[in-house]
Amino acid sequence: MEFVSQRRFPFLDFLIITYFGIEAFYQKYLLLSKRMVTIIIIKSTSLLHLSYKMSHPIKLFGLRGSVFTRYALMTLEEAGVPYDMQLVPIDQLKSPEHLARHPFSKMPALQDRDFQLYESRAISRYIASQYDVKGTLYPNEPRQRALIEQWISVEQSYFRAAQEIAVELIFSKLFGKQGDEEKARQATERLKSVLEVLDQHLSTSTYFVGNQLTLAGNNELYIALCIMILILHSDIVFMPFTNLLYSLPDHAKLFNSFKHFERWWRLVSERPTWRNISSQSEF
Ligand SMILES: N[C@@H](CCC(=O)N[C@@H](CS)C(=O)NCC(=O)O)C(=O)O
Repeated sequence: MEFVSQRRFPFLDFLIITYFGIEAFYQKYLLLSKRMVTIIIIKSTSLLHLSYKMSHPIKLFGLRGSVFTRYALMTLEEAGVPYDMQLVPIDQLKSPEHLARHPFSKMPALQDRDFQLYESRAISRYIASQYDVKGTLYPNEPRQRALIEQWISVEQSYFRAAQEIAVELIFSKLFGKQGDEEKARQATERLKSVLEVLDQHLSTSTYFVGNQLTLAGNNELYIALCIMILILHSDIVFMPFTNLLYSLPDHAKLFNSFKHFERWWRLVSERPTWRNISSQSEF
C-alpha cells in the first residue's frame, strides 16, 4: 500500500495542483481570512467580556488594615482591577450575611458577580489569573508558575512564623490580652532560619521569581523593562506580614540585618500600589 502511494501520489498531486491550482489558492486564502475573522471575533468578545466585568466591580469584604485582606488588595491593585471595598467590622464576622460568604467567619471574602470565594491566597490567585491583563502576576509558563507556587507555599508553611509572632506581640494587645513572649521568641528563632534562606535566594534574584533580571547582565533596557513589570504573586504574599513585623523595633532590626531581604522590601514597599494600601489602616 505504501509502495503504491509512494508511486502514485506525486503524480496525482501534480494533477491536482495544475488543475485546481487557482481554486486551491482561493480556498487557502478564504480559510485564512475565515481564521482571521474568528480571531477578531474571539478577541473582541473577550474584550467586551472584560469591559463587562470591569463595569461590575469585584466586591472585596474585609478591612484595609487586615493582613490577609491586604493579600487580595495588593493583587487587585497590581492587576489594576476596579473593586469595591465592603467593610466588615470584626463583630460582624459571625453575622449570617458574612457567614454566607465565609463559613469560617474570617476576612477577606470576594464576590465577582455570581462567583463567591474566600481564603486570601485563593482570592489572589483568582484575581491574578482572571484579571491581570499584563500576565505578569501569575504567568502561564509552567516553570515560572511552579516557582511562584513554591514561594507561595514557603510563605504559607515556614514564613508562618511571622504570623505567630504577630499573634503574640501585636494582635493579643489589640484585643487586650497578654501575649506569650516565649512563643514569640521561639517563632522568632524559626523566622531567622527562614530569613536566611530568603536572603540567600534574594542575593541572586531581584524578586522572588525574577532570575531573568540577574541573568540579563548588562542589557540595561531589558533589565529596566523587567523591573517595571515583574512584581509577582510570590512577592505579594510575603508583604503583609513583613510590613506588620516592621512595626516591632527588634523585628525591624532583624529584617534589616538580612541585607538582600531588606533591599527586596524597600523595592516592593515603595510601589505606589503598596503605599496606597498601607496608608489606609482601618481595623
Ligand atoms: N487563612 C485565612 C486567614 C484569614 C484570617 O485569619 N483573617 C483575619 C484577619 S487578618 C480574621 O478574619 N480574623 C478575625 C478572627 O479570627 O476572628 C486567609 O488566608 O484568608
